[in-house]
Amino acid sequence: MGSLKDVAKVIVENHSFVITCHIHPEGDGIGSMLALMYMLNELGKRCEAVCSDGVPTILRFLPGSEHIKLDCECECDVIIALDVSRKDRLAIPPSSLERLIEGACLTVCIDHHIVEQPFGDVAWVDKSMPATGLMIYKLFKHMAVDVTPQVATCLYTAIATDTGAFRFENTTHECLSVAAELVKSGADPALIAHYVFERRHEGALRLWGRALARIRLERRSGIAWTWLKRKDFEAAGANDEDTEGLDNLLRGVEGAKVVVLFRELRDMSIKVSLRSLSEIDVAKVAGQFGGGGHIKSSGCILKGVTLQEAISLIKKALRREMRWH
Ligand SMILES: [Mn+2]
Repeated sequence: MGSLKDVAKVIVENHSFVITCHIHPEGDGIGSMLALMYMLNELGKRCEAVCSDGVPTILRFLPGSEHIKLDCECECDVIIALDVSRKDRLAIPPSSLERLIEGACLTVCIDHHIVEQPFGDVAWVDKSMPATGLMIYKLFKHMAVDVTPQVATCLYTAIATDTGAFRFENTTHECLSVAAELVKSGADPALIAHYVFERRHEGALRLWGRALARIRLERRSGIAWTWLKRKDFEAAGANDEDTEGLDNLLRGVEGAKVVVLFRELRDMSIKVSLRSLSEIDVAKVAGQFGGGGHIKSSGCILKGVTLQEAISLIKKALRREMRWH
């Protein structure tokens, strides 16, 4: 394990860095990564930012996002993984990751997800943190690096993303006061909210419409769910990344204790996104299927089952979990 100070020490003592986040990245992963990239450059370090899935369209307004590469070419002293602490979720192509690790490079992770065995020689993992972006802000303060308007924009986006625009239970006093500081440093809340939470291309909104139109609520258990098949993506003219934000919208179903979005991926495995509006720990449920996340927000991927089978498996697991409460 490790702490903020351990991470700071690694940064001071080394010269070249590869930084990355998790696969299927969102605002916290990308925003944290870009802010750290600015910090490392400011400190005169060499830094390559890598995300094998690329930058989602809605986050391309973030300053510096054009520097993120799909793979890394150089050797480095240290890999820093952000918003992830599971090796199998790192957004570095596996062959590059192995090459870097074999080159005896040090591994660090900075994360706030629930994990039993975090990856990395130094793992600063704090599940009480609402966003990795908030941890990176603390690192800026500790290292006494200036928070520029660009950094403020990236970190505000990170924190806003993981708190659902400051609506979820993880919206603490600390995260609001850091957000206020970031606005003082140049982050524009209205612009960021528009790009991250509102602006979508028509196909994405048509896709959301399909999911919303078929929403189901089992009143007795409080499980609400909906689904998207491959043909929905085709008919709407939408991509996989266009579901970003839909799972949070589903939280609005009156009477729901847990909401679940099921969607077919390109390889026909089933991606399950779980959101809890009650005491139900959805990280535990996702964990039963090899996934994970946070108590109130988690996900997993089911392979070798149909959409219908996935729905019934997850509903059964949720009902079992509910019986304990
Ligand atoms: Mn996060």
